[in-house]
Amino acid sequence: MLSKFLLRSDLPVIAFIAIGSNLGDSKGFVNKAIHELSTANGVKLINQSPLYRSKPYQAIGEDYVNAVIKVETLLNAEDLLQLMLCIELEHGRLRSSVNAPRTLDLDLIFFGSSTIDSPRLKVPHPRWQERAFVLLPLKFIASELVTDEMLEKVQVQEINLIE
Ligand code: PH2
Ligand code: MG
Ligand code: MG
Repeated sequence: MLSKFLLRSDLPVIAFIAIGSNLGDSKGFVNKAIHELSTANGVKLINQSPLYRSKPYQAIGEDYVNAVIKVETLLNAEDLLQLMLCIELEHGRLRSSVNAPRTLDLDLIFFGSSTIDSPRLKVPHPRWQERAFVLLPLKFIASELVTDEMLEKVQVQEINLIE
């Protein structure tokens, strides 16, 4: 399945991917997604945050399990997105309505220093700074990207380390 993704010929790019699940075996889905992304052709795992449990933010359902990973990739942003969507589907992701509970959600937060604004993909993720479930795990693996002011703004959102 993963072999169909094309490799770019130029330099690898550092990307950050936020992972979330609040349906079914959320911890298992998040760990499996990290494994699948890190073993995909053209993707190398550089670092991963611990898992966090958080209350659904502007959403409904069970508590979420969230994490953020840092990868180095030879895929272009479109192909990385396609890979992420394939992995979501493999984990039984359905898109019934916006922010409905989901087995797996993979969101591209940063793709190198690229700004992308296409109908399918917006990078940096337009809402990354509003979300404690992105900022806290991201701070763990890339503290230079997350300021104290950002964290202060999301203080009211309930989120805890798992384990
Ligand atoms: N994802 C959403 C909406 N709300 N809340 C938490 N805690 N974690 C998420 O991953 C999440 C959310 C939309 O993708
Ligand atoms: Mg999302
Ligand atoms: Mg998504």
